[in-house]
Amino acid sequence: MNYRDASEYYARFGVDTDAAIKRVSEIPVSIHCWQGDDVRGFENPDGDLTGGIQTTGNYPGRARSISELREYFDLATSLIPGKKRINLHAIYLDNGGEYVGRCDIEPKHFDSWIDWAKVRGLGIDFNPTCFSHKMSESGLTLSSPDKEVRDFWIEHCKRSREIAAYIGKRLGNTVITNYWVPDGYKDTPADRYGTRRRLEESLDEIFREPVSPEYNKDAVEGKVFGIGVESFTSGSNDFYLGYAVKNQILLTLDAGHFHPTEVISDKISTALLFAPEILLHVSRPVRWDSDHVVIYDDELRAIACEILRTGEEGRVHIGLDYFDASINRIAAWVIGTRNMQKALLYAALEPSALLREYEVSGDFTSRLALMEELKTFPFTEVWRHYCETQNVPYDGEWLAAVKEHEHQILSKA
Ligand code: RNT
Ligand code: ZN
Repeated sequence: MNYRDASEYYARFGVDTDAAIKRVSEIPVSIHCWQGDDVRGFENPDGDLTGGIQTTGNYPGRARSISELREYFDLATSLIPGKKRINLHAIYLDNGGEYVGRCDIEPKHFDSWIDWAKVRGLGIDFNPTCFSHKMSESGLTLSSPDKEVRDFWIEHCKRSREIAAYIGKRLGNTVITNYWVPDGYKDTPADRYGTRRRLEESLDEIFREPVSPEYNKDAVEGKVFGIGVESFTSGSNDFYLGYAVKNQILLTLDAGHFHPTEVISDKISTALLFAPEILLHVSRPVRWDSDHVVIYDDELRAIACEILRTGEEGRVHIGLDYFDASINRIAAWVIGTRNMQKALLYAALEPSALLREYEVSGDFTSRLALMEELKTFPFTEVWRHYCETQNVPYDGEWLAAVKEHEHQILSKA
């Protein structure tokens, strides 16, 4: 079977494969810079990762400088089809080798990223970094009872937001800024209400000044728990659902941030009804929020199908969020991002009109039969064609380039 045969096959079910490819090629996937260096950043590359998140593994070849990270990213993106963005954290600033604190960061510290992204036609997304810092040692930042601590992080977040708007303006491409704070308590709190009220007040202060949505949009990310804060998370998922809906800002759904049998694929439709837009952190939790590399599994396909079934992909921003230090960092990017693209293509090839027809007419037998058989439709031919038209290698053909690069850097080290 070749692409044309596959195309005819799908056409029998009312699916236009060329249109599906076009649709998918226009959906950007924001690739998280932090997979390249195990979430260390360049503010203080020797610092520890804190905040209840962890990278495990000691595979050699972590990026140690901005130039290495960019070089790795370039190699990764040359092996990934589709539209790409880069997702930066504040600690990935370009400080020219001189320490710049979280409350001293300025737009100029991201100029070199903007220039770099511009040449490549990449959009940028942004995150304040409210962890891996002595002011977050208590486990609380924006919801801390200590006003000095709260003010510090409010200032950092405000500056991050300004930087994001500056980046968006200079690129002519809206930045999505995601706010995640690690705040919580290891043990049962005595004042959940007060802690959450402080978080709300801090966020209100951060978002007080309006920013043009052409340059920046804000998203808030909740979670169920983190390591060391098992009993209580200030920014729980309900907290941020309420906050995002009340303030009509973006809600972030991270695949690893819910109870183990809850899935974000089921939450997309609800979030889109009440929040103006959403940001996804596509990740893979294994028994906990372990941030494993995204694989081509049922939930990934379900996420992609849900996005496209709503027809609201313009209101869904897809970002990846995982960090694995036990394998080659570039391969981790390529595997996870190609899988996201693959899932989007799979979703775009779904005969949605037909499936809906079955559903409204109560023919659940046909709905189930078709949904199952779609799994073995000649998808790989369409995927191959997509990779070809995007000038990237097909499956089984990209790893050699990563291995070759690994060989080079390790022999230099
Ligand atoms: C942590 C959140 C958050 C971080 C990144 C580094 O649980 O998922 O999004 O992973 O900001
Ligand atoms: Zn996340």
